[in-house]
Amino acid sequence: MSTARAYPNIALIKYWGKDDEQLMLPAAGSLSLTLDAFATTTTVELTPDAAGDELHLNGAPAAPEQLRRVTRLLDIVRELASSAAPARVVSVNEAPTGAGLASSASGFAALATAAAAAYGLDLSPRELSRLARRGSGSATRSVIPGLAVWHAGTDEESFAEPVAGPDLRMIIVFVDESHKAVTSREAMRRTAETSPFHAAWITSTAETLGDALEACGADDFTRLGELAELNALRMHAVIQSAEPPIRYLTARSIAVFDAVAEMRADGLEAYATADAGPNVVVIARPADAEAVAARLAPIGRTAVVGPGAGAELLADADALAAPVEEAAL
Ligand code: 2P0
Repeated sequence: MSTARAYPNIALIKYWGKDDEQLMLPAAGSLSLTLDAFATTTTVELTPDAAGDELHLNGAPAAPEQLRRVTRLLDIVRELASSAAPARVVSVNEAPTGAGLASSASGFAALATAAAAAYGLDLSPRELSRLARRGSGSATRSVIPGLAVWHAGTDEESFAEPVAGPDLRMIIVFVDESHKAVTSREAMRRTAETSPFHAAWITSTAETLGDALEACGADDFTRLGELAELNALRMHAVIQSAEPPIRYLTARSIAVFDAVAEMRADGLEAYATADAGPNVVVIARPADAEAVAARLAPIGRTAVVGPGAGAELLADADALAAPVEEAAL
C-alpha cells in the first residue's frame, strides 16, 4: 500500500491538441507552474482477492467512467510490474469541486506515483511523468515541481522536466465555480477536427514555447508574462472557432483580463491566463501578488498561490493525516 500527493499546475504555454490519443502524445509542448495548494492525496492498495479495481473519490464511490480511466492507468502499471492484482484506490482532492483547477493533473500524477510504488516499480521522475501522461496530459507536468516543460515527441521523448525561470505567484480569480459544459478532452478533439485555425495554433504554440523558454533562461518576467497571455488568448480563440463553437470565458472572465490590462497601464505588472473554464489566473511577481489580488477582489474571490512540490510518496504518518487536512482556502 502506498500513498502519494501531487498538486495541480497552471500552464503558461498551453497544451491543447493531441497527436496520439492512445499514447496521449501532445501536438505541441507546453510550460507550466506546479502549484503549492489544492493537493490530491491518493492511496493505492493491492487487493489480490478482489474481483476488480475499486475507486473512492472524496469519500464516495466514483462514477464508472472515472473508475475506467483509473483502471486503464493501473493496467499499464500492472503490465510493467507483471502483476494481475486489482487495487483499491482512495483519493482526496483539496481543490474546490468544479473550480477548473485541473484535478485530473494532480489526480493522475498522484495515482501514477502511488500505483508505481504499490506495485513495486522503481521509476525515475521522467518515467513517472510519462506514466502520468497516460492518465491525463496535464498530469505529465504535475509530477515535476515548480516550472516544468512537457516535451512533444514520441512516447519516450514526451515527458516533463524542471525549468529554471523567474519566481512567480499566481492569483486565481474564481469567476464561476460551477461545472464546465464541455470537458477538455472532448473540446480538444472537436477543436482539432473542426477548427480551420487548428494547424496554425499548433505551429504558433511550438514557436511561443521556444520564446517562453528563452524568457525563462533570461529570468525575464515581463516577456514570459506577455507570451503567457498571448498564448492563452490564442487558445481561447481556436476553441471558439470549433464547430459547434465552445466558449469557456464569460463576461466576468473578460473583466479580469481588462482589469489586468488596466493594472499594467497603472504600472502594476501582471498578466492573465485561463484554462478550459471561466476562472482566470493572473501571473505576478512575488512582491506584487497581494496588491494584484486586492485589485481583483471586487470581481471575484481570489487565492494567491506559488510554486509547489512535484508528486511525492508520503510516509505512513503523513498519509494518515492527509485526508483530514483542511483545504487551503
Ligand atoms: C493545459 N488544459 O495546458 C491545458 C490548457 C486546459 C487548458 O491540459 O485529455 O485534462 O486528459 O489530456 O490534461 C486540460 O486537459 O486533458 C489541459 P487530457 P487535460 O493545462
